[in-house]
Amino acid sequence: MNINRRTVLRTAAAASTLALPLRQALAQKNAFNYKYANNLPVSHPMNLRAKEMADAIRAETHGQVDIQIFPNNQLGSDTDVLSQLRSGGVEFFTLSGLILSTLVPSASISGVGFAFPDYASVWKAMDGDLGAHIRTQIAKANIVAMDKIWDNGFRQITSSSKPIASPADLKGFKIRVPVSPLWTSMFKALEAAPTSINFAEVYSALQTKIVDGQENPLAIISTAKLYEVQKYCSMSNHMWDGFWFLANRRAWDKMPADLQTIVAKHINAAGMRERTDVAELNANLQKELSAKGMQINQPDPTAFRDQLRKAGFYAEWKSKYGDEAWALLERSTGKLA
Ligand code: X2X
Repeated sequence: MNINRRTVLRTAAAASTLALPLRQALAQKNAFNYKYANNLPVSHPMNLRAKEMADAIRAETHGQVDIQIFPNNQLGSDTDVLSQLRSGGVEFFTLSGLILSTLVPSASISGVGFAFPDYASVWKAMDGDLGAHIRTQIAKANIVAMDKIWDNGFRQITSSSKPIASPADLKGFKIRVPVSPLWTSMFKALEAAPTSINFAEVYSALQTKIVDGQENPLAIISTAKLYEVQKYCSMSNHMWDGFWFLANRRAWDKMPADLQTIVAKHINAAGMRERTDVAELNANLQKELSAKGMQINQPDPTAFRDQLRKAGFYAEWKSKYGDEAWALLERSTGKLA
């Protein structure tokens, strides 16, 4: 090696060791100081995984993207925060597809009653053609949806007054449902008396007996301490629910492509871990909730599904979503209507 070449190499090495810190120093710290809002307690896997996600994004972008998490409806109820997401007051938000359907009607199709028999069929649909179809509709509303939907889980009915063992027990039953036409329609078809209430007000609505019951996955019944104000839990598994990880379009487009790639990668990876955590919790929480005093029963879903069919629930929603979307759903669930 001659002296010239060695000098060149040494200079190059010095420059490359300088390059990274220099780039970091030049990169504007907190250039993208973004807010992420959600409706769940800090102890729910959604918030545990979101914290890891925000840390990983901050590290890999050298502080250029700094996502601050606002859990537990701190920035408002779901309906409020959806407006804030659209106006740009909030940059990121996780929202149930069913509530999002107030803006993007087809986004509730994943919540059709007794559609998915298990998680395998859920992820086949939501990571496949049905999920892609829904994300296209969300994009038309000028909102960005990340590829991987986060899990909420299969939902169970709780009550302060009685176990729900058969459809007859739901007759006139005062039940809180989230703000979504599909939820109201489904519990009306089951002849219950549903009231739309944002999650932010659910605990107090149950405590003050504005409603007798509600329905949510066990992970929420546990982390939101709904067992303190509910006595019975019926494992109805009546629908699956998930949270789309949404971004304000302008805030998203403001980030250069390389930052978008890093942010999307970490959000989707965190979502995959959250799915594992939630499925595990939902499978294992029955014992813990019984120990806390809840009485848990296992109703037969067949009678509920038959009642929905008899009431024309599936036919009505098939005509609302259209044959194409319905066919995408049935590809994973089997024939529904
Ligand atoms: O509002 C609910 O019940 C919740 C927390 O499950 C949703 O976000 C749909």
